Amino acid sequence: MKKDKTEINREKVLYSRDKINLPTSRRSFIKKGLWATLSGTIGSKFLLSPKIQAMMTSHTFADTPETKPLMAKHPGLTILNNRPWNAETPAHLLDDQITPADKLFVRCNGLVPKNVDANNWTLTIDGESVKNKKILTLKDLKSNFEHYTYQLTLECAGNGRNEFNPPAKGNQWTTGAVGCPKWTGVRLRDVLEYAGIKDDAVYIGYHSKDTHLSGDPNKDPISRGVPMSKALEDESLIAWAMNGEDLPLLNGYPLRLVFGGWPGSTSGKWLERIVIRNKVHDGTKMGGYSYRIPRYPVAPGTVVAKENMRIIESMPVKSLITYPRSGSIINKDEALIVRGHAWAGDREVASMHLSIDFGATWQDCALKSPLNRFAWQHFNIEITPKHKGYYEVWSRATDSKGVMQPVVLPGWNPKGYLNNACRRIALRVVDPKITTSPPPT
Ligand SMILES: Nc1nc2c(c(=O)[nH]1)N[C@H]1C(S)=C(S)[C@@H](COP(=O)(O)O)O[C@H]1N2
Ligand SMILES: [Mo]
Repeated sequence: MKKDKTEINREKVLYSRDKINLPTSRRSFIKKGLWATLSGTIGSKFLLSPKIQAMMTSHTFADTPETKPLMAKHPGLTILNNRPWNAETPAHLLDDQITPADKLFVRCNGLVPKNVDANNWTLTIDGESVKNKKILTLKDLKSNFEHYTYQLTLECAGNGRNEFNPPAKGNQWTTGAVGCPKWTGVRLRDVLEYAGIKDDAVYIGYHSKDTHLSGDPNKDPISRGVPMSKALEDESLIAWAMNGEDLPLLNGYPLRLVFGGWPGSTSGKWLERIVIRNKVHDGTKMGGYSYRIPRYPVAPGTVVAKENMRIIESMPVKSLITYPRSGSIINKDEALIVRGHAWAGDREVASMHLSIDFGATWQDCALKSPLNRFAWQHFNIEITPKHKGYYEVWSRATDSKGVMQPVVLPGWNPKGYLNNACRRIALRVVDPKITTSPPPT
């Protein structure tokens, strides 16, 4: 297929502006034809060789002796940082309806605890608003309380931060700081009620075993929480298992909180202590600009006073296209199934639409009900591109209150949270009947 210069330039401009993975040229398609055939399914071919994919998903620092064994348990993730450890999942690896443990993103604020001993692990329940302080072993938790399993969406509030302009400091997450495994544990509510909740309780906070980057044992890397109303929901868990197995060490082994639909930062990992508070929890990263957004919309780059910031609660409506992979080459006039997931914090996703003409028209997708509250929902739709050339597929979810994903980046905020703009992938559509020589480079 011939690609003229203007087309190539347009793609380059789009790429730098919009940061989506573009199809590579026909030339590399021909060179790497074998890889394309190897990975081709449902009429869709992908262009990158395993070697190039490996280059894209690993950095040299990923191979340090300290991180190698940890990273080996999460193959395919894109490593953003290893001190602290942060890695996201490429969209096409999130295709499973239930996210496998090794495909869940990893977000650490401090250093992963060493020598975790699950047999001697304890969880303390105390704080101003507890009636009776309790210390429970992992065994106590497992044998004295009813077990529940829910599929719960975990998304970092900073997912999508890489698109903010002016840029926001912090991990430059693209689309992969989200996942939806099944979690097993006990209800936080059952444990709080066992200890007794005083009438003045308003919030819970967590304390964990990970270490502050400074190494100072008196500092928490992070200590956040949720209001009592969220803490007491049926689906709010103290979990020890993901998809029926022990939690991976990087995801909080042996015990963590999980609050589906709320900023991932509320789901404390390596959980050692829960405090029932008579005021909004004031632990590390509860104040200032951490996990907080302006109370009113601000112009990009505005310096916002801390008192004008508020805590992020439920996450906004969002979707992710997981198949085909952005950059795929597909045939003209051939039906292609596009699929992915959509979620809406505390709400349900009511409808899901897709556009293949830059938002001019939208098609209604098939959308499944969630497995339970706070689980993501799957969508799919068949598209048949009628022309050869460059296509983008945009996905837009609408929640149960009629709130939609914005087409462009939503309100700028100092730390780059809550980017729930429509997801977009790029496709190259070719005419299989025409074979031309590659363009000159
Ligand atoms: N103890 C502890 N809990 C934590 C964190 C952390 O650094 N330490 N990171 C939080 C953040 S910001 C997110 S987004 C989620 C990520 O969970 P995951 O690493 O299992 O994907 O864990 C949260 N819980
Ligand atoms: Mo996060």
